[in-house]
Amino acid sequence: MHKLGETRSKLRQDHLLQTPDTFVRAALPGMQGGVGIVHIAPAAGAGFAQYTAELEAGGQLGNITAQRFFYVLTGAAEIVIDSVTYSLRAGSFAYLPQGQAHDVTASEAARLAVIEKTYVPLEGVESPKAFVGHESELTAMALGGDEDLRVRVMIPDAPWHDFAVNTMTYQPGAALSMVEIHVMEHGLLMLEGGGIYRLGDDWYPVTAGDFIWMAPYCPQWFGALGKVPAKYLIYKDWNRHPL
Ligand code: UGY
Ligand code: MN
Repeated sequence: MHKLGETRSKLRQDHLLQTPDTFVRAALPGMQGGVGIVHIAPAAGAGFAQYTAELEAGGQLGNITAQRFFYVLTGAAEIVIDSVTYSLRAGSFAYLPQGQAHDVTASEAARLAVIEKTYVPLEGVESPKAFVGHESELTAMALGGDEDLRVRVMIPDAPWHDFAVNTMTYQPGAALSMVEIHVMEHGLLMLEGGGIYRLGDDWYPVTAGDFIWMAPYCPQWFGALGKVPAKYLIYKDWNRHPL
């Protein structure tokens, strides 16, 4: 399809749909034995950066001064934080506060969903600390009482955190109960299944592998289609005053 100059990807003022046929791979500073697909960055108006890191066995993510969160999509990796080594597999995640030294090395070929954001401190509130976890340890909460729409919260909802990352799983036919319009922006990676995403005044068929950015106030709604659940990883800025 792309050979004829066609794609499902779309860039609008308040949203981006980026489908895998338009992904561009490039080396990122500090990364060794791997490449990054930068999905969204301040260059497009976002307040954070999100990319997929594709690492060969032995590849390294490198360090960064901003906060970092990553989720292992496929493969396996190790992270060393303060001389302690943690093994990571698909579904594992890690949060590193701003300035926290760490080493991430792929133990086999691995793909990581990486989110980075400059920290916004809150007066009188302590700084966040590093942690590592796995999605299977988290409770899948029903959103607004809908048993068919489950949310897993990977970053605790505490005032010292200025962003949230959740997974949301929709049974076939489940949908958001409303069109949301909110001040927070989103970075979203479709992990499984698919459906229809409303962004602004457009409705898009979306499927596993697609990335979406929603600017603040971008009207948004999703309904899952097909015979398997739809699941996505979603970032939002959180816990800070809008002024
Ligand atoms: O957390 C959220 O704002 C989420 N419900 N938004 C979304 O799924 N587009
Ligand atoms: Mn939302």
